[in-house]
Amino acid sequence: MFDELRDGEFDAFTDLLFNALVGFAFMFFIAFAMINPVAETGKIDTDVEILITMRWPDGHEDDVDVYVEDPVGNIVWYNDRETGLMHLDRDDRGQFKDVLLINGEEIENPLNQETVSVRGLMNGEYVVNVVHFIATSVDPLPVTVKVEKMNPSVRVIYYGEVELTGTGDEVTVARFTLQDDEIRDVNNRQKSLVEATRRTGPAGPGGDQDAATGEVVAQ
Ligand SMILES: [Ca+2]
Ligand SMILES: [Ca+2]
Repeated sequence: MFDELRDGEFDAFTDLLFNALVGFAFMFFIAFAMINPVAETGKIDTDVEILITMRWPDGHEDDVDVYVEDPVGNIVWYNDRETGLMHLDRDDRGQFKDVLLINGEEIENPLNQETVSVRGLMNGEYVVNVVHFIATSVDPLPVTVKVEKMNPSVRVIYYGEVELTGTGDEVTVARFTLQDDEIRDVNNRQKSLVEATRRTGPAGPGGDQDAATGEVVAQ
């Protein structure tokens, strides 16, 4: 009987040991499963397919605008910030209204940047323009533009700097043609998107817009 008891205790001990081992293996599996996604660097989980980032020098007071046309003629710009599958984050107007609220204090945000995200791809040509909306000095203004295709991994389609030379100056920075997953014919043949928006604009046919500001004029 004593031996039976001892055997029983021994069984209970091995059960405990086995359970602990299973527990450890399970925790190890969970830990490994949690670590694994982090280990896959270089991939970005996002539904943005193309990201266009335009920047000009921090703290500069000039107002620059980005315009992007998609293959079917939609044009995203500050007066039409959501069109087709494209979205403009905001109209950065240089230093105007560029303040951050930190602990109740207004701090000037030096960043000058506009970003367009494209959330679905279409075959055909995309056009990226920058426009010098307000120049505050006679000096040329360097503007940097980066166009990236995001999935399945980040590919830079275009990265470069252009100079804008005064109010109203418009430059086609990059044009590229998307054919399925291929990027073709990256060039900068000039094409005015300002003209196209003032012609059709969000007001539609017959709608008038102020030629200088692009604002829709009430009829
Ligand atoms: Ca702007
Ligand atoms: Ca700004």
